[in-house]
Amino acid sequence: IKHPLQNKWTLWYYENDRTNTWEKNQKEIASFDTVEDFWSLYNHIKLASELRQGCDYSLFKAGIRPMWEDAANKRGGRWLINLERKQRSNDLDRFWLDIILCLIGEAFENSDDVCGAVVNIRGKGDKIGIWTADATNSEGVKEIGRKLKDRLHIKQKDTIGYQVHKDTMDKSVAKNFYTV
Ligand code: M7G
Repeated sequence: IKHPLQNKWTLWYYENDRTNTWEKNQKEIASFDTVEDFWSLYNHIKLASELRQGCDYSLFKAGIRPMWEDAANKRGGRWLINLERKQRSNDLDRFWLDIILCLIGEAFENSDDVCGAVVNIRGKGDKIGIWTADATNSEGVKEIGRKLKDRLHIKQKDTIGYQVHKDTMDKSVAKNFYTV
């Protein structure tokens, strides 16, 4: 018998195809709800650092689309980790795996608030976002941010910011709603 996860998760892949809309370029790859099925999927796909520029992976609870518009995301926001170019070879794959393990292992006290996580592979610098459902739940959001920094061994002085999706929608660089 396999080891069940508390939630079922879906992995999505985004490839930048200009003949299609952004939403159509989001493709569901697979869903899993056991530890064993997660590792067989993970071991079978490319590392984030091996994807082409412009691609994303997203891991969301099954039933939530990796989009601001989804009912589960529309009142939420994301903790954003901006990586420097040189971190693609050191930190990117480790951060992404550690974040996946935090998600599927329900590592946060406020794990119910977590919707999913996204990694963007970009020439200007890769990004990882952890999406939560309710930007106004300040204690829950901050607990997730602090735990994230701790689990990724991000230095105390290197702050990370939480941005509300509604602000990101209006301008690509949104102000920080919280920082930890
Ligand atoms: P990005 O891929 O998050 O970051 O957003 P980037 O600027 O570093 O590439 C790029 C563009 O993708 C946005 O300006 C939107 O046009 C589109 N986009 C991104 N997201 C996360 C969404 C979304 O959730 N919904 C919709 N409709 N478009 C999005």
